[in-house]
Amino acid sequence: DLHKKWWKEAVVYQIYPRSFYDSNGDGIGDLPGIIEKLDYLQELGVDVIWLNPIYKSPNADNGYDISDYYDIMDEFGTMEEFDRLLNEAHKRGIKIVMDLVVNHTSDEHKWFLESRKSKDSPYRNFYFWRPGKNGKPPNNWTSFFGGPAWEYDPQTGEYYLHLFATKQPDLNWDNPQVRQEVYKMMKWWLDKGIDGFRMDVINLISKVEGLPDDREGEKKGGLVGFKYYANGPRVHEYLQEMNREVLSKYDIMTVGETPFVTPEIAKLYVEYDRNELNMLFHFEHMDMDCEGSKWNVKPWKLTDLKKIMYKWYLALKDKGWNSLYLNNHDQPRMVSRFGNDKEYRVESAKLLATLLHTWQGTPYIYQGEEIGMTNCKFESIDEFRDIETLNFYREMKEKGMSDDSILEILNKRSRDHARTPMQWDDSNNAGFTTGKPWIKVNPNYKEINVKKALADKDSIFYYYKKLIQLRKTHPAVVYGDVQMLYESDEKIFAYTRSYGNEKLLVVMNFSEEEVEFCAPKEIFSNQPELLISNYEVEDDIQQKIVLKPYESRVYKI
Ligand code: ISL
Ligand code: CA
Repeated sequence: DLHKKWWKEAVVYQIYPRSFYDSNGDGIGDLPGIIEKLDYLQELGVDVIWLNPIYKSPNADNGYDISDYYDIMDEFGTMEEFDRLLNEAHKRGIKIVMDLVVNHTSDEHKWFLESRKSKDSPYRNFYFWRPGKNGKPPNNWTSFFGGPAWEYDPQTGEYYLHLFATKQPDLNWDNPQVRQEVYKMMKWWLDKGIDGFRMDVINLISKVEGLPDDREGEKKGGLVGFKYYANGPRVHEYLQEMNREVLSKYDIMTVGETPFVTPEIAKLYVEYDRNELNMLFHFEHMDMDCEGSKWNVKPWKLTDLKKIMYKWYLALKDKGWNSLYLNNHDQPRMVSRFGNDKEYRVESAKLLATLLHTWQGTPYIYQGEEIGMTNCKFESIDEFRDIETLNFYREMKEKGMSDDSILEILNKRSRDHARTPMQWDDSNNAGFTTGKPWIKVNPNYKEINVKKALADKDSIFYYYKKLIQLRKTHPAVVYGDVQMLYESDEKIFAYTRSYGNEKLLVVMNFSEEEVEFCAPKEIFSNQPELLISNYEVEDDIQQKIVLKPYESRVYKI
C-alpha cells in the first residue's frame, strides 16, 4: 500500500526540555537529562520524540526566539551532547524531530542585528521594516502576546514587524535569500540525521503585500490583522519550494503548527499530491471551550469534539493524514481540561488516552500526560514565567482588573500549567532537579509521579504502553476507517475502526454518571474480544453495556 508510512504508525512524545529533567542541578532541564531518561521512553514504547526548541536563544519565549540556528542553548548543553542524544535515541529505535521556528528569529540573531544597523544594510530586507504613519505604527495589527505588532527602532527611525514578542521580529519570506538561508539550515540538521520537523506557525510566513490595515478586525477586537498573513498568498509556493529543495530528499516526517485552518484549508498543506507537509496541528478543538480569545472560557460539549474530529477525519480520508493531540506546551493539561482531575483523574486520563490512540491519525503525547499530570494551582502572579501570561497580566492590570480575577483566569489558561517540571518521584522538587527549579513544581508530585506509576500495574503509564502496543499489533488502529456511532450523544463517544477484515469497537463514557450503551446487532452477534479497558470488565459484551464514569473499552469484533 502506497499510503503506508512509518510516521502514520508512530506515536510521538513531546519533550519540553526546560522542564523534563535537570542533570546538573542548575534548575533547568537539559540534553544530558533527556539522555538519562531515554530508557524510560523506550519502556513506554514511543517511536518519535519531538523536542521543543533547543537552539541558542536569549529565552524571551523559552527558545522560540532563536539567536543561532546552528548552536545549542547554553542552559541545555552542547552540540556534542545533542549528537550523543541523537545517537542514543536512534540506538533505541527512537527518532528525533526538531522544532523549526522560522516565521521569526530573536532580535539578537546576527541577521537582525545587521538589519537594524542602517536602512541600506544587506540584511534590511530579511525583516519587515516600515516607516511610521503620523507618529504611529505602519498598520493596526496586534501581536499574539498583546500590544501592537510593531516596534519602533530609534536607530533608523523605522518600525519592525513582530507577530509575537518584541524580541521575535518576523522574517521576510518574500526575500529569496531568507528562504535559501532557512533551507540551508534545515539541510544541515537533516544531514546530521534528525528525523523531521515540527514547524512553528508555518502558515503565517506569507504576508499580504502592502501589509494593509485590518479595519474589520479592529472593530471585532481580539487579534487584529491575521487575515492578512494566516494562510497568506504565497505560503504554498514557499512550502512546495521547501519540499522540492529540502524535504523530498530525506525520509522524514513533517508537521506544521497552523492556527486559523479549517479542513478545507488544511487539505492544501497535507494532501499527498501537493508535496508540502505530512500533517498539521489545527486548533479547532482547542477553541471549543473559549469565545473571542483563549482567556474567555466557556464549557465545552462532547458533541462539538465529536463533530470536529469526524469532520477532520472525513476531509483528509485517503488524501492526507491527521495529527492527534489534546494538550501541548501551550495548552492546559488535558485531564484538567477535558477530564476530571479530582476523583476520576486516573479513569479520565485513560479515557482520553483511548481516544487519542484509537482515532485515525498520529498521536502526540505531551510529557507527563502518560502519568496524568494536572494543571497547577498558582497562588500568586510571581509564580508565573510565561511571557504571554505576564503580558496578559500587565494588560488586565492596566484595565483595572483585580489580581484575584486575573489569577482566576490564569489558573485556567496559562501556558505555565504545561511547563511545570516533569514529576519523576516523591523526593524534593519531584526529582526534577537537585537545585532550585526555574518554575514552580506542582505540589501534587507526591501523589502523581513516574516512580509510583512504574510500580503500579494499573497505572495510566501502563495503559498508555498497552495502547501504543495495540497500534503495532492491530493495523486497524492505525489505518482503519472510522464509523461513528451515537453521533449526537452528549455522554458517549463510540465508533468502529475497520481495516481489511479486522473491525474494532471503541466505546467511551465522557460523563460522571453510569450510562447505557446499546451495541448495534452486527457487533454483539460475534464473540468480541476485549483489547483494553480502564475498569475491570466482568460482563461479556451484550446488546447492552452499562458504562461506569469515564469508562472506556476497546473490542475486537
Ligand atoms: O500559545 C498560544 C495560545 O496560548 C498560541 O496562540 C500560540 O502562540 C500559537 O499557537 C503559536 O505557538 C507557537 O509559536 C509561538 C510560541 O510562543 C509557542 O510556544 C509556539 O507553540 C511563537 O513562536
Ligand atoms: Ca540543567
